Amino acid sequence: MRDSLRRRISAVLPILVGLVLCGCPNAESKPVEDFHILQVPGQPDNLPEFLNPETAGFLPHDESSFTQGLLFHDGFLYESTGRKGESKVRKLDPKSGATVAQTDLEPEFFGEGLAYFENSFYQLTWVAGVCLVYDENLKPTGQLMYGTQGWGLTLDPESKMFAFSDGSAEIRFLDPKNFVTKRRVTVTDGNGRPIQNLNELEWVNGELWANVWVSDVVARIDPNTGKVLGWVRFKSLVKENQHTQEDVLNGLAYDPESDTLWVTGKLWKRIYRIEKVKEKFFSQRS
Ligand SMILES: [Ca+2]
Repeated sequence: MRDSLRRRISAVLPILVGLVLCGCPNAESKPVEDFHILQVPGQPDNLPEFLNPETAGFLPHDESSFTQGLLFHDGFLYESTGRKGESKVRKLDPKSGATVAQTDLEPEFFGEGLAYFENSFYQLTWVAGVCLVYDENLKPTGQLMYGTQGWGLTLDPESKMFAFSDGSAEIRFLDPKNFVTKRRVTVTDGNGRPIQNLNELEWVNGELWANVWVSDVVARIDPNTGKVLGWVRFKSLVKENQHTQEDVLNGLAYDPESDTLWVTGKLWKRIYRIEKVKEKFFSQRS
């Protein structure tokens, strides 16, 4: 009987393991058409929607880069990538896409959001609760602890606080020097419902923009109230670039000086450039 039971367990165990693995958000599975794509959260909520904003061109993007954070600083793009053993932080030429500098993470870290403050870069890690700090040359200079999951990070240039996402509907505002939380907002749609899975962040002309994980949606958020002001949908870019549940839209970088936004995704072969951001997205606001 015991041998029989053992055989039954042996037969069932791989199925159970398979089910667990398939439930993992990083598991490769269905083609994109089968789950493509989450509805705009909370629709219909009567908020303005910008569908497929016009791109002005693109850069080549390393298709092995599991992009988790994108940032523009002082004439260059900076990218944080994820996956244990493959994570890195890189400096990219925004004209050619070429890698100018790169630092690999220790294999225990899974890189996430990336932001810049006062001569240092700050890179979140997914579940380690550790923020890795670098100098201007991407040389590691220290670590900060935050003790939760880390997803997205960007700097509010006015308050000099970091906006921080952890996959929930909450955005925390942190002191960049010690990661102490100063305030929190819950992000809600036009019907007052919380928006979960806020991921990569970017500060754009006074608004907080956030990729909503596994969707083609970027939420434009009022950083004071957490209310979504409108949606930007990259439906055609996602359709062109996303082939599995992994290679989702996830990369926003804004340069206020040139009024340019760069957009990419995990494992995408291009980083897209959108020009005249204020005219495109802000001129219709009353
Ligand atoms: Ca960003």
